[in-house]
Amino acid sequence: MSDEFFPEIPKIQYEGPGSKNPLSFKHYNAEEIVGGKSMKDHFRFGSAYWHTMRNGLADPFGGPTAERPWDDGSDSVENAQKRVWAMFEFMQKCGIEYYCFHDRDVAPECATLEESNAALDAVADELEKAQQKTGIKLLWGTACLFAHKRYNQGAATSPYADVFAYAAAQVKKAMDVTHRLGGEGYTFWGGREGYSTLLNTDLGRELNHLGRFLHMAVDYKKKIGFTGPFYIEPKPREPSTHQYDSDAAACLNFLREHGLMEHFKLNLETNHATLAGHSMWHEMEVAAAAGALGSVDANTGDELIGWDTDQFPTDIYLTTQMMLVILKTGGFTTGGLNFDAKVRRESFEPVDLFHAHIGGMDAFARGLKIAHAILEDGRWEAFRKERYSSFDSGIGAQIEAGTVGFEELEAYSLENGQANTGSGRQEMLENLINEFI
Ligand code: XUL
Ligand code: CO
Repeated sequence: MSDEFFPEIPKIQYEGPGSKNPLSFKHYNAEEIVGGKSMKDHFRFGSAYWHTMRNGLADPFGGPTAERPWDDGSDSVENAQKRVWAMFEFMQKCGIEYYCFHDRDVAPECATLEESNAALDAVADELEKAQQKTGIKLLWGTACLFAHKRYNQGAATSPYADVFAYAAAQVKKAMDVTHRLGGEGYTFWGGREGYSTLLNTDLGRELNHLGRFLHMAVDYKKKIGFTGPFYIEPKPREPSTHQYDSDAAACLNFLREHGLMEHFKLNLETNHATLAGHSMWHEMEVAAAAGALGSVDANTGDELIGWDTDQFPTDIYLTTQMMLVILKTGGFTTGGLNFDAKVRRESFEPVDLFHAHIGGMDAFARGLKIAHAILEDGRWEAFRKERYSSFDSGIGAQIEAGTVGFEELEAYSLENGQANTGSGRQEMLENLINEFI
């Protein structure tokens, strides 16, 4: 099965900034070398199965609008297997080399765990064939621990032990399938791991349960020989009022408290950062400072709507900031830029999936080129380095080395007189960045 789902759409080509063809890349040129590495290797773009194939585009006020002619709308395994080929044809035509999935978006949830596992295996057979045929790889897999009614009060943090057990069984299977498909990582997004009200919640006990759950996952990973990283994906709310993995700092603290730091990195999502009241840049710097920047769910929110709108990223300032951090940390290893994004409800035709991914890829291509030029120019980094230079020698170096304490610093200050600063030069730096955009 191939080339029958998007017959009117050719493979998307790089045509350069002058092209007026909406089905072409203006900036993303997969093999073009930027800073010693091809664009495609910088980004490791991925597409999210749950949005690209399974999002009907319903919103809180209306039902699905998406037209997906290949999909018969049923929950059958056959329909799920057919979708695999639509997804892979789509990705091949976009030149996207990775995908991400939840167990329940690739395969149906059936009446029993055994049947659900068998359905997942049957779809995994098809995914394996499609991967072999196209060379497309699995960036990460995950389990949907939030849609089924049993998870209405959480999964690993549910107050019901049977639910904890069921979630463990589901993650075990999702890890098996991810491993079988050569997945490069495995993600935990705490779908409903949080609470609606503290009136009925033992927060300390729930957090300990989550720690136990993740330790069990680490043990199982070792048992099956899965060597890819685990990612935690922070998000502050939606669907819970408060989610335990609320932002990068909260996740890092949780991981340290529970002795899990060496096994986890973070998968950061732009719209989750903004819901947490942070910029994506902030979240990425927090993760990078802890050596835990693993992967990125590339999307964006809408300030005027304020919920998790999961839009495709098109803002060049945003992609520039993100690429600055990615370049400065040496780039992705197992992670990548997964478009955890969906087209608008009004954009219901299959071709809109192409426009959306093309736009995201072009926006990151521009961000990469701009970030690379800023780093090559060197003035920005030089300013930041100079700003901290008083710690490079003298008393500053002693502070960093831990060889002085309050008494020595008091003696130094009595001698030294008033402490002076230089200007932060924010406006100058904003202008400098704009030189490149
Ligand atoms: C939800 C979200 C998830 C995770 C995977 O907001 O981003 O789709 O990426 O469970
Ligand atoms: Co996500």
